[in-house]
Amino acid sequence: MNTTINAATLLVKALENEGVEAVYGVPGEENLDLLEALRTSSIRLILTRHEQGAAFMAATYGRLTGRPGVCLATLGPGATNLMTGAGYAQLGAFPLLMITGQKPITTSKQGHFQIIDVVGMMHPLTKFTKQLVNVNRIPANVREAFRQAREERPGAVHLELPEDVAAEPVEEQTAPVFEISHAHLPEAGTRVIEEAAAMIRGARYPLLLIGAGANRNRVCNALREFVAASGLYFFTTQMGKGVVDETGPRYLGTAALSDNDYIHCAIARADLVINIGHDVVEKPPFFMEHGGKKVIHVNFSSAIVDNVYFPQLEVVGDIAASVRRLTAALGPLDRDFSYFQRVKEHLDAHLREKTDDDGFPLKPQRIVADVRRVVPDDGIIALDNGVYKIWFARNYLARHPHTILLDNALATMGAGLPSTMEAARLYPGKRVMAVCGDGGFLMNSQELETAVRLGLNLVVLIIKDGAYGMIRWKQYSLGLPDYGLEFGNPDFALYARAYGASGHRVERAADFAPLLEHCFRQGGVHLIDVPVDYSENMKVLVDELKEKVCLV
Ligand SMILES: Cc1ncc(C[n+]2csc(CCOP(=O)(O)OP(=O)(O)O)c2C)c(N)n1
Repeated sequence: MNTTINAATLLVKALENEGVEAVYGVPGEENLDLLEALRTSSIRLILTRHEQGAAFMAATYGRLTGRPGVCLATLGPGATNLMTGAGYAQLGAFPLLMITGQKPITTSKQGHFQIIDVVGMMHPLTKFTKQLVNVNRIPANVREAFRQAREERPGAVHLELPEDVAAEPVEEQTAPVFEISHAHLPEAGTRVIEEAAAMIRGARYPLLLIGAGANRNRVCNALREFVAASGLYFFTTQMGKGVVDETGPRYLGTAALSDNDYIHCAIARADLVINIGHDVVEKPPFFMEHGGKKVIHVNFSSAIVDNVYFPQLEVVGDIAASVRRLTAALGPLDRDFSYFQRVKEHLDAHLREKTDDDGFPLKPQRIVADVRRVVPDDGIIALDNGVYKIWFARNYLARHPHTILLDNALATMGAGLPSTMEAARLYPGKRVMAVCGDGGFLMNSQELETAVRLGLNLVVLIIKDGAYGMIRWKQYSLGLPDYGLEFGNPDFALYARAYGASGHRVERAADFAPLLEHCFRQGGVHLIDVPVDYSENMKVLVDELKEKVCLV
């Protein structure tokens, strides 16, 4: 028997077929058929208070699960509000599908009201963007969108469903959904693995770099075995944190700064960097120079050459397979790594500094240390963007992948709270917290209402300095006068309470960790306002490091 459904229902059936559990968004009248189709489906609609919140949540679902997250917006203003999320997913390599509405494409009595070229706008920020016009092709278009969003390098895709197309009838039997194919990634050839092993054997100070592309569940185990078997020392980019246990004996730091940190002493000494999964979307962890150290690029795809990145050998193919085969080809390395060991001792001593400092406002080192004390190894902290991100990247030692979510690709402000909400939604049993500045938090703070409505358990930490601190620090580093970056703040504790969340303010350093513990134990949505002493940025991140250590 033939069943007649409409195109919106067919689209939702295709989403169900892909295993979609939730769609995040702010619908408009152009999405009403889709909304109705969602109502009667197995997919949950998660309403947010801004399309950015929806896109960040969906992209974080993609980041944490490897499966595309789906968000929904109307045409025009709804679609433009998704764009920061599109850039976030595309640069960050988080699989994301955005669905937007559009006015009818055949006849419409509304002139050009709210109509902009959304598909055209999406072009530079997505891997695939398409207006759905032929109802019978919807299952194929959806399958293709998911395939591209997920395929290495993952990213953002977009489908536009015009109002009249959404309402069009279709016989369900004539437009079946597609079985999901499983693609196996190509593997690097034997010759290049042998070449890479020979280069590593030939190097005196080989050093391993773990970047964002290595932060895939499949790659982590292979990398751990590689580090253990080879004895190589490693450092990470911000988005490679936690792939290999950073409390282990071979961790030399996270390159949160591009130069002048402890790790750069080790990099300066290295004659070869084996770069697993780094690509140029992240701020350079170090700068390559002509005639300088050599680099082996191990990634899913070949290197995008840049003035600061032009590797000599490229091992292209599934990273997990490349690393496993490299482990076997290399065996244990017999090297004198005592220089790296000494850098590590200096780094470890530095990371212990001021972690118990009782000063108020709190030192950034104390804040990071207290968070680390209260958040267990499998807890998740998600950071917005501000200068505290550098402190957390350097000082917070992660032991498992995806336990510190940093965005070092688009590095947008405003994603910290929504990404935390998605982590809390996915893992209700874990301790999950957002780390935000007083600038970035207010860019999407309205999502506190969503968090309370969803009944999430999470803590939002506001690191308060009354300024756009990151920019102020850069201004200072450039020798410019302190100008134009200070602002006022609401009473954050009261602000949280207005949303039905719990609001707290720290007034002594000693109170912070117990308060954080209390918030996690109590459950629900908590906000903690912590005043910070950013004079530490000027001292530690600018002046001291290199001279102190590199001569060891
Ligand atoms: C959407 C967006 N706007 C501007 C910037 C540039 N930017 C980077 S960090 C920063 C300041 C962040 O201030 P805050 O959230 O208070 O954190 P702080 O640096 O003070 O710790 C700015 C303006 C950005 N990354 N994203």
